[in-house]
Amino acid sequence: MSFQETRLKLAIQKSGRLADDSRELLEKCGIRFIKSRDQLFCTAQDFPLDLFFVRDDDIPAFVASGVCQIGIVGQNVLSEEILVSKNSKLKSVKEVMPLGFGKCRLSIATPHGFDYRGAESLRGKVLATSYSGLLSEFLKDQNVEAEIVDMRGAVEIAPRVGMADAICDLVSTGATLAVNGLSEAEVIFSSQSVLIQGLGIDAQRQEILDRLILRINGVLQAQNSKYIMFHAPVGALDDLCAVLPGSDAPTILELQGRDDKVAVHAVCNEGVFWETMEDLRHAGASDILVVPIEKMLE
Ligand code: PRT
Ligand code: ZN
Repeated sequence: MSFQETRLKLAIQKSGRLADDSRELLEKCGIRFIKSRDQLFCTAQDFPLDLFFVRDDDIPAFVASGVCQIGIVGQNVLSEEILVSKNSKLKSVKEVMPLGFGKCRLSIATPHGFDYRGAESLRGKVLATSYSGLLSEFLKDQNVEAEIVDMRGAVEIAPRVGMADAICDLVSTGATLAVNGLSEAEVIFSSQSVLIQGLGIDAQRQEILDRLILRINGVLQAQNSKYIMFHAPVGALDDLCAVLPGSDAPTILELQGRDDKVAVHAVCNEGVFWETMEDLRHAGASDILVVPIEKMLE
């Protein structure tokens, strides 16, 4: 009888905007795999995880069908697939946790001269989009009837070529809209990448997933946190601690041969900006050092 190790199967985007960030996240979780972009499948070396590289639109279906137990995909794709796909199993796919990358928004954008005064301005108009499901939902919520032209790509050219009065597309920097003479009129859906899970995961795989989630949480928390060190006059400690962002109990250390000053070390769970450092300096801190944290487990 041969022993077969239980492994968790994860679907990620093969190539595209989420591909590098998805791989990078796994690497930061200490999961190494053979780097090949051509393969559909690869096995992680030091963790019971197998990776499937697929198109992002197929990830929810991979997870719903049980080919993979988990996946990494944009919320926009998950929600759209659930709305438009005939595969009823998709409704059982759940978001496990947001991953913080691939942030974008699905927005209505209008050409110059279109006087947008809310969804009502779209009544009777023609809208081009690759997200007919999410757009229909939005229009239904707003009680507005409009015609939707479904396009697979290059949605932003539709108004210029006379195919549509306005568009509904993903936006991140807004540069594509600007280049095409369009203005963002209204955000209808905000999105980022998420870890998703299907129904019916067995106990052994759930255990592997729990370990993975713990590591991902550690990576995300470390990404958002900084270790900050500075010297502080003893009398200014209360003021300085009040300025430290997202830190509950800083460590206070003696400085050799000094009784007027101490060293303060703290983990800050919120952004430490130049303004924060200026505020600290203003409150009496000196020799301020801010360093990144690589890993963190609470
Ligand atoms: O081949 P495959 O099907 O896997 O990939 P794809 O071409 O369908 O998707 P891809 O790789 O372009 O995007 C994958 C996911 O990245 C999306 O589903 C979103 O969740 C996320 N994402 C984040 C974006 C953007 N930002 C984004 N800006 N996806 C697309 N865009 C496009 C947008 O459609 C528009 O054309 O970028 C342009 C706008 O960008 P800005 O910066 O000019 O505003
Ligand atoms: Zn796609």
